[in-house]
Amino acid sequence: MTNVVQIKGGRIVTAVDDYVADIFIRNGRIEAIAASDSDISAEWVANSNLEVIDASDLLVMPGGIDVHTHMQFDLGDAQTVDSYETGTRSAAFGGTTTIVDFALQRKGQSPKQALDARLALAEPQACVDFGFHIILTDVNPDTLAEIPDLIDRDGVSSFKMFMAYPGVLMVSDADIFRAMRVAGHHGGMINVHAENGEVIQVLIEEALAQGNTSPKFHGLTRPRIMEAEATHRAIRLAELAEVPVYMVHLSAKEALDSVVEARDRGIPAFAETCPHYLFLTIEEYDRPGFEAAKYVMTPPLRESECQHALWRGLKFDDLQIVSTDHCPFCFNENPHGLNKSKQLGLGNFEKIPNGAPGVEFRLPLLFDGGVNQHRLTLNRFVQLTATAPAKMFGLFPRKGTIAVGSDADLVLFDPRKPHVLSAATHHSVVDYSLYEGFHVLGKVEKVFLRGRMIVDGEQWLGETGMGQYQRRSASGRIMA
Ligand code: DUC
Ligand code: ZN
Ligand code: ZN
Repeated sequence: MTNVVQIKGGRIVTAVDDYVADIFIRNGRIEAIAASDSDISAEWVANSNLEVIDASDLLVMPGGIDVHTHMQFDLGDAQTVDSYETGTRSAAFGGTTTIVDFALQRKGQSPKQALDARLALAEPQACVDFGFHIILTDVNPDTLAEIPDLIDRDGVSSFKMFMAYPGVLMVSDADIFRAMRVAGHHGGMINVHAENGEVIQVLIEEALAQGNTSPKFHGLTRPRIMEAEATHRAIRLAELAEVPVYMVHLSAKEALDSVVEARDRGIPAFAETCPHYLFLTIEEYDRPGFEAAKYVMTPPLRESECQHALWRGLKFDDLQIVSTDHCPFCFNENPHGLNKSKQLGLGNFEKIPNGAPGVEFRLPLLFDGGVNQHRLTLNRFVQLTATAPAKMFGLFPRKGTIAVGSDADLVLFDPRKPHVLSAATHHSVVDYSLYEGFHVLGKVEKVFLRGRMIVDGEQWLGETGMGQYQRRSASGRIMA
């Protein structure tokens, strides 16, 4: 007799469906979906070791897919504080069952070496399924020659490139164009960090020379129109290369305008935004003392008019995905050390590690601020958090939907349960939350990864290392 899980009587919501039925899971996959009183139920009960999970009054949605996280990631002198183990467990408690994290190619290193090193680190630790984008920093003929195999053999079909951080991560327009052509013509896609790094560097140096060293100046030296300028430039490069392009962590209204303009002309330009740009504004940088350092991420928080534009963009598909850019550094030096802490930038905002945590709160925040506030339909919520990420980055239909044959990655979500977001109860090891004290309605109750219940309320039932590496197919191709 085989083991079968029956998720009974839940309201199944995908990007397009909304109905009450039972889901039958065998060998980690969805084997059948049937009305609760159908004959098939009786047949399965008779022929299997059946575990029945009552999902009545709960939403049953595809496991979340967060395509922008940085676990155990070196950013200059700093390292993010979540390991693959703690970061992916935190993701699971937030209803995310797959992440796409980053492998950073260092100067002199090949992208494949960068990927292998990350795989060796992540594989024994991952608590949810995972893939990688590779960050390209050293574009030379050997790097370019590796890209087709990385896509076809290793399942890495997306590559991040930086237009910011000159002398560190920034690459030239010429290198972006070269990589776009090679990747794009082999089913890959370039993800762009779009800010004009050189101009921003002038502003940073001016601010520091005038003694303006506090975190507030992080925001003031990274203007919206310099994000817009780079967004436009990246899209034009992709247009010339005739390949799709994806803008990461889009924050500024003016950058969104560039994406909309290109999409209106039929250019395959895509973009994500992140919860912090939807729920927080530039006013956080007015917090007293060094407290504002908690909000130092790149791009910085923007004015409320950008928030309105972003919500509108999510509704009308100008923006396709919400991901977290989970890049956690502690506020305090202890107990994890100075190099995992915002305190590195005490006295000089340029040295504050850029990044903020959030992998656990994407679903409850977007559900509450989006669905409960009538900015998004429930189907659109699923599209933004699971289906579109899966389609954009080559994981669909294995992931990102509830269908016969798909992995049984499921979130059972109570839409009526209130709770308070807090660092005291989240599962990341980072010592603060951007959303401390936010009251939200809607809570992740149970999470299944390939048919195994890994989260049940506050209980962790999964295993370290159970997350599997996902070889992805083409990126940026299917978006309907
Ligand atoms: N970009 C990211 O995507 N994450 C952290 C820092 C950055 O600049
Ligand atoms: Zn970035
Ligand atoms: Zn990032």
